[in-house]
This record gives sequence, structure tokens and C-alpha cells, in this order.
Amino acid sequence: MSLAKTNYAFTLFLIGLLTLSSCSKKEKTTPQRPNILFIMSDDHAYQAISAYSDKLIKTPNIDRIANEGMLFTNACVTNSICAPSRATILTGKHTHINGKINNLMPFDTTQVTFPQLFQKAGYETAMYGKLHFGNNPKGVDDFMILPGQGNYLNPKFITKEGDTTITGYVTDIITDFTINWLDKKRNKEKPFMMMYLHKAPHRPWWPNPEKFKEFAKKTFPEPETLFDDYSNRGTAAKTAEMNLLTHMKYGHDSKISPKTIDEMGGVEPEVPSINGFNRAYSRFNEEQRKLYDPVIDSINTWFKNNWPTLNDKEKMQWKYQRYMQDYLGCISSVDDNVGRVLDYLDESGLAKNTIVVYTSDQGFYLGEHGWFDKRFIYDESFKTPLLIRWPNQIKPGTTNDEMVQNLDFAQTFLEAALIDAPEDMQGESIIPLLKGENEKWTRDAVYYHYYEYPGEHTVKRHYGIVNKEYKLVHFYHDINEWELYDRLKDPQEMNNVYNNPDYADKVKELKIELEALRVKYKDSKALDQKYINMSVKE
Ligand code: SGN
Ligand code: CA
Repeated sequence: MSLAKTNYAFTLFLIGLLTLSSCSKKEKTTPQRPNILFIMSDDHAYQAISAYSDKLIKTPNIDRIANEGMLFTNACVTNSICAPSRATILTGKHTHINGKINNLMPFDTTQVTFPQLFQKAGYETAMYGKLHFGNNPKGVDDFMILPGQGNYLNPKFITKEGDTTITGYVTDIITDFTINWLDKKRNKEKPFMMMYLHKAPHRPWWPNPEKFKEFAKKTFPEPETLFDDYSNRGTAAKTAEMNLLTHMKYGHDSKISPKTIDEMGGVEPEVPSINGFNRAYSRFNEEQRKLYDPVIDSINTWFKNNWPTLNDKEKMQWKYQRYMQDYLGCISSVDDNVGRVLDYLDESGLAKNTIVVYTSDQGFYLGEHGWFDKRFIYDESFKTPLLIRWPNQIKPGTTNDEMVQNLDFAQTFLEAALIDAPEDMQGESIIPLLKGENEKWTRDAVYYHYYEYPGEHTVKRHYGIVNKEYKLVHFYHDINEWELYDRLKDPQEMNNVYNNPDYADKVKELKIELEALRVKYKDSKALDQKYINMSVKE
């Protein structure tokens, strides 16, 4: 063999070696696609998670996600109501684009949702718990969803195999089935994307019997704005029907039986009522009633003996305590059950390659401004809890205060799973923030638009822009009112400064920015009107 030939053969051999080693290197460094466990509860206020504040309750299990990951202090929604929030999460689009403006109309299932993209990309996908769409989810290999709002006790579920009713407490049941899917049912050859969606702590707040008993004995600190008279706010706050004293229902919410109210010959103030107490109680079996009855009896006896002697302030205080006892009792079960799932991830070894997200479909009023419920752009309902754990990617125990939205979840999860997001999704992946690369984040304001009016709780239609310093809101439907809040000086949003001359320049500036956001996200007066017309026909 000539020298030249020998050299040539040697070179080929070297190239071969290098190619081989670079291939195997590539294989080794190709990231393993992470699993995603998306945990969402319904109406869980961030004020009731101890990672945010431990004034009301300790939630050690949910807190673990933040201790081992990241806590977002300015996470918010695009439209603070259940099914519209879920539609935004699944499509990565604002309400006016995905068309799910309220809880009433069914979701248009011809749209692409992120679970479909995961499924197509080889993920095993599932959805267990509350969806509230009026139709079944697409893009999931397995599902088990509550019809509509679902029930706390002995709930019915819609599954792939048909309908089934399961005896027990909803939060425990959804968790049992979630763990079973993770452990036994799924195809373990594939990464998974699991949506584990609690009904709790949605109204009418029935804790399990043990928590009902435990929490009924507790007393909770009142929010500073419990007795708000809405004096420096607009018409919308004054006309909303979500005040604890005048709109929270005796039976449905506070667990006063119709029998007690009859025996008392009625109660003041009168609150328009459905017989929600009986509706829930009639689902309980004998054994469950035995557990609930002693607590229900003691609440009712106290009420009968004391209610007529209370003044309005004391009535408000009593209703607030009853509300918190039941609401927080429900949350305590959510926390225990999240702990069970996190323990399962640890024991099974799944934790290290699983992104765990904890959030709620929106925030909630826990007596702030005298309210329960949500819907408004004001902070307690606009903001939502968000805690994310992603081992080796997120630095444990970090906090982030950027304005991220439920609109961003789809693109974030897709990027994490190395799946291309469709061009027409409207959010932004928050992965740079998760990795601590905050300088890559450019958004400084978000857009919000609420529609379900006329409707329950009578919160008027509005849209607005929110940045870290200000919130500008337009109520545009049957009133034409603007509100401006100085978020730094007035974090409780007690003073609308829209007409204050000191803020005139700010108003001008924010109006331009708001219009630019409407253009950016393709919202318009024409769409506002289209959705008003549509609701009238419903
Ligand atoms: C129910 C509740 C309302 C609540 C809506 C929407 N009333 O209708 O208080 O605002 O759900 O909630 S109740 O009498 O049925 O309890 S959402 O979370 O599904 O949007
Ligand atoms: Ca909700």
C-alpha cells in the first residue's frame, strides 16, 4: 500500500471515529423530554397558600413546589372565570380569539389545544377532574371528568368507558385515580402530560367530614377591607352581587338548613336563595350524614339562638368566619392530596424528570372588599397562584415577580417538551424566567377582558391593561366608565384615581398602550359587540 493510500485510509478511519464519538455524545446530551404534571384547583386564592401568606392556612405540600422550585407573585389570568380560563390555558389564546367568553356556551372543539400537540408528539396524555366545557377533552389518551361543576360528595364522572358515580370525597377520588393512572394505567414507554384538576375549593365549599369538624372550630383574621362601602370606586363594584352579608346564601353557603330558617320564621337580611343545602345534603349517604350531622347541628343551633341578636357588622363577621372555615377546610384536603401525589413522584423516581405546576383557574375574594367570587380585574381575582418545580432547571426557593399569564402555559409546556408551538398562539414561553434569565423577558403589561354579563354575580363587562404600577380599566357595556388604580400607592385598590388631575398624563399614556394591546391581540370594538349580541341570544 502506498503512503498516500495509507494516509487516506487513516484519515477515513479518523473521520469515522470522530463521527461515532460525536453521535454517541449527541445521544447522551439530547435532553430527555420532561413529564408534565399540571395541577389546577378551582377558585384557589393565593391568599390561602402559605408560600404566599400564612395568615389564613398552612399548605406545606403545595409550598414544597415553591421551596423546591419557583413562586410567581404576579401571575394572572386573561379573564377571571372558570371555563374561559381553561379555554385560554388549552389554546394559548385570549378569550376573544378562542370564543369561550363565558361558562355557559360549549367550547369549540375544532380548535387546536396543547394536549393534542403533546399526544401527536408521542406523549401519553390524560385529564382527570374538572373541565367544565360542556364537551369532552380532545388530545387525551385517557380522561375522567366531572360533568359541569361536579359534586363534592359521591361525584359522578364522565370517562372514556362511560359514566360512573364513585362514593367518597371528590378531592380524594380525583387524586386516587390520578395516582393510579401514573402508576398503572399509562404507557410507561412514553413521557406523560397529566392534567390533575381539582373541583375544590369551588362554591358551595363542602370540606370532607373530618376537615368540616376541625375547621368549624377555627377563627380567622379578617381582611382590612371586609367592610368596604365601595365609595371611591365605580358603578361596577357597587352593583356586583357578591357581598358576604347581602349575597352569600344561608343554606347553600353557610350550611343553615331550611328547617332552621323555617323555625326562625325567616332571617334578615333576606338573600335570594336556592335550596342549595338540601341539594348537597341529599347526596350524602347514611354513614356520611352521621359524620356531618353533629357539626351541622351545632352551627344551626348557634345560628338559631344568636342570629336575631346580631347587628349587621356582627352578621358580616359571622358569615366571613363560616365562609373561611369551609373554604379553607376544602383547601386543606387539596393540600394533603397534592402531598400524596408529590410523595408518589418521589417514591417512583419520576420527580427528577417531571415539571410540576400548581395553579388555579383564577383568584378569589376571601372577604376583601366584602366579597366572595371573582370575575373582576381587581387583584384578588385577577392574580392567580403559580408555583413550578423543575429539578435541575429551576433554582430551588426562587421567586419571580414578572407578569406571567395563564395564556403562557401552552407555549411554555410545548417548549419544555421540544414541540413547536403554532404561530397563532398568543402567549410567551416563560422558560427564560424559569431558568433565571429574566433579562430575556420583555413583557411589561398584560391585557384582560371579562364578558359574563348579564349573569350570576352581575359583574359588568370590562377590559383593561395592567402593569406593575398601574391598572387602567374600561367598563364599556351598559355603562361607560373608566377606572385607574395606582398599584404601588394603593395596593388594595380602594381609590379610583381616573379623574384625579395628577394622573391625567398617565391616563393618556395607558390608553394608548391599552389600544396597542387590543391591536396586538386582535381584540376590537367589533368583537366586543359581536359577543354582546351573542350573549343576548343565549
Ligand atoms: C356557580 C356558583 C357561582 C360561581 C359560578 C362560576 N354558584 O354558578 O358562585 O361564580 O359557579 O364559577 S353556585 O350557586 O352554583 O354555587 S366558576 O369557577 O365555574 O367559573
Ligand atoms: Ca373557577
